[in-house]
This record gives sequence, C-alpha cells and structure tokens, in this order.
Amino acid sequence: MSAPRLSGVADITGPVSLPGYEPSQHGVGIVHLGIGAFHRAHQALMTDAAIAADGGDWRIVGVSLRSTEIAEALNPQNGLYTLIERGEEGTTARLVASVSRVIAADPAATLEALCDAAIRIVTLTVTEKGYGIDRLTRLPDLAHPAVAADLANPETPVGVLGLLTAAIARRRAEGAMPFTVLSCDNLPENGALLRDGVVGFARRIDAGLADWIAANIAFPSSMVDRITPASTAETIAEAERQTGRQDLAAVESEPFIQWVVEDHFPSGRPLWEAGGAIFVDDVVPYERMKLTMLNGSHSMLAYSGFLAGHRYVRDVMADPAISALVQRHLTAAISVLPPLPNIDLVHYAAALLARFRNPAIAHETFQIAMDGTQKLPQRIFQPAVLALQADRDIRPFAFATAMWMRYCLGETDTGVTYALRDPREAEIRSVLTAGSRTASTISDALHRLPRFFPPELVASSKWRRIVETILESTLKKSVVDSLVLEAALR
Ligand code: CS2
Repeated sequence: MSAPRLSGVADITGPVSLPGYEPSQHGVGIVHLGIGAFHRAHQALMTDAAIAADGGDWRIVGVSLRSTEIAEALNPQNGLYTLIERGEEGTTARLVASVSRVIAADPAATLEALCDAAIRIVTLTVTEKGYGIDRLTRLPDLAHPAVAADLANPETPVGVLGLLTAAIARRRAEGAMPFTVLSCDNLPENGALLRDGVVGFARRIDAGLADWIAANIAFPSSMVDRITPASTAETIAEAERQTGRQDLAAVESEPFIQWVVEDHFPSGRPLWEAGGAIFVDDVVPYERMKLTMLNGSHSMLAYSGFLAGHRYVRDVMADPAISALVQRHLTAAISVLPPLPNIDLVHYAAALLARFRNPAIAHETFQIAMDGTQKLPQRIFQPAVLALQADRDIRPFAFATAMWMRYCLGETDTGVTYALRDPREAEIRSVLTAGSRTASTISDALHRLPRFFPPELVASSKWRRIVETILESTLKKSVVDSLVLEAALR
C-alpha cells in the first residue's frame, strides 16, 4: 500500500526541503513547451529559486505537446513534485512549486495559454527533432509532420513553429506585450535557429508578420546542463521516503546544474541568478564547449558502451578501454575549442569524467543513443570539420561516427536486436538493407544520407578511410575487441 498522493505543501511529513514561498500567492508568467524530466530538474527549479528569492508572477504553465502522462502525474498534485539530487556524498530532495498546471496533448488550450497576456516568456525543451527546422537552410522543414500540418492549417496549429507563430500573431493583433522565446535544447545557437525557423514559417503565411517577428520578438540563446536520467520506480520510492506521500511526478538528477543565458528579455524575466543561472552577452562559446565536450563524448560512450553491453553510463566509465577513449575524445574536443574566459577546459573535462562516473546516477546508454541523426552534426561532425581544417586529430570523431554506424545495424555482437529510436530510422534501415553489409557499403550509404554529413567530411578521403577502418574492425572482430585495440592506440 503506498501513501496517499501528494497534493499540497501541508501534506509533507518527510525531510524534503520545502518551497520558500506560498505557491498560491504567485501567478503564471511562463509557458513551457515540452515539460519532461529535464525541464523539471532544471528550468523549473531555477524558477522556483527565483520566486523564493525575488517573488513575482513567474509560475509555469507546462505543456506536453503529445503525451498525457506528465499532466496526469502533475495536475492531481497541483503541479508539486519532488526533485531528488543524487551525488556521491548522498541524496537530497526538494519540493518544487513553480509549475502551476500542465496542458496535455491539447493544441487549442496550448494556443490559449500562449495568448494569455500574463505570459511574458515561452521556454522550450522539445528535443532536437521537435523544432521542425532544417539545420542547413535554417528554414522550416516541410517534410516534418507538424510543420506540414501547420502550414496547411495555420489557424489550428499543433507543432512548435505553428503554435509560436499563431500566438505571436494573435497577441500582436490584440495589442498584448510580445513574449520572449527561450530555447533550452542542446542545439547550437538555439535562439537564433528558432528565430529563423519561426520567421521562415511566418513568411510562408504572412510576410508582414514575418518582418514584425524579426523586429519585435527576442529569441535569446541558452546553454543548459544537468544530467537527468528517466525516472524509475526507485525515483518514486525515494520521493515517498522524502515526502511521506506518493509522488508520480518525481524526478532525479545529478547535483551539478548549469544555465548560461543570453541576457535579452525585453518583457522581463525571473531572477534566475538566484538558482545559479549565468547571464552573458554571447552564449556561443559556452554552447560549443558543452555540445563538443559533454554531449560529444556522451554520444560516443553511449554507442560504444551500449554495443559493448553496458546499460548505464557509470558502467561504461568502469570499462577501462571506453573510459580511456572518453578521455581521448575530450582532449580532441579541447583542441578545436576557442579558449573561454574564466573556464579551464582541462578542469571542465576532469569534472565531466567525475560526473559520468557518478555511481548514484543510473543514466541509460540507450537513452543517450536515441535520435543520433539529430545529435551527431553538432556534437561530432562540426568539431570533426574543425579538426580536419586545422590538421588536428580527427580519429576520435571518426571513431564516434563509426560506433554510431555500427549501432545503426540494430543488432549487437551477441545478437540482441533493438530499435534505433531515431526520426530517420526507416530511412537508415532502408539504405542499409539495400546492399551487402560491408564496412564500405555501410559507410558510403550513411555518408550519402541527405542533409546529414557536412560536405567537408563526405569529400575527405582521409576521414572516410578512418571511419571505414574502425567500422570494419567492429564487423570483422567484435565491438569489444575493437574498443580494446582503439584504446591501445593512445
Ligand atoms: C545526453 C544529454 O541524451 C543525451 O543525448 O547527451 O541529454 C545530456 O545528458 C544533457 O545534455 C546534460 O546536460
């Protein structure tokens, strides 16, 4: 028998720390699109700290664009949930009260919320594939299902670009204050990319609106960081120990948190500094550091670790061969990054290794491996091009790429099959079954995927040769043997 459901701060009987304000005294000011575990462990926590320190009507209307699960967990709890932080020194927990309510799979209600004059900021964590923006042209991707649907019916939008454009148009017509749009996904220059996507979408409907958006809506960029595994039964059990209540919306994360934000909020913002956010004029160098070092090595260790039979990142880090390759990857990543004032990249790399090793965090390699086509360009290919151009070591990036290619075969050396969980999965499977599966046919087919590899890599025989050699080793020997051989090259 589990405890009664969490529904108010007064219910709490356990050691969890409580919000530093009375939630009902604060109205909403933010709509968040994509209220998954990451948002609850990151921006919602920062907003909670900001309200506690500085007050204000900044609570959050969360939106799940497709699923109803999170709304069913949070709404009966009046938006309250437990955030559990697990570090080597122990576990702490905090009750977060910044979420007011959640709208689930209801585009009309989402548009209504976006048009509420009280809303001054729209934040997003919709994952790389959620935007529907072609990264090369920076225009709406007409093949993206939500983009296609919203261009056909712009008055009843269901996707990110359509909803933002319709809300901005309606607020403009009603004379409401423009909101600021803040992307919190792991994409390079995420604000500028989203601005180009929204302006491009609006231009297909109304050129005057497109020009107005370009001139009047702020799209600051931000770099977000906090390792947040998917919640499990153990998360719910720990939340019950912490609160004395059943909390079906509990999340867990590492203790580390970072948010670097471009300070451009013409309609105001919460005092996110109270939660540790850093405001800067230019986020780009921080984004590049994080995408290249953390996310790049994460993807590399996820593909190689998963194929070597490791379920969690901490297990991968206990594998001497892959752990050595993670260190090699970080060194290569540093070699293509510009120096950052106040940040020592060698220390940053050491801190990443410690975070990946965190024994209290069960972060699945399979979770990180998903959506490879959406992640590799900024994590692996962009630094690979820079390394190629500067005549630096490209092998670590080629190695990560070969491991992704091996992963695309959908079967481990021991015969375990799995879904790729990638929006381009069907396309990948069809190009890979077309010919015989040798390293060169696989590598050629994947290098030819449209709008994926940068032309500099496709055209480089040096790059192609290294990728193919490593892939061939995984096929002729095994993934595990190839990892050991690769680590011995260092
Ligand atoms: C991970 C990220 O799933 C992934 O692809 O690399 O979610 C990573 O855990 C976060 O960016 C950490 O801030």
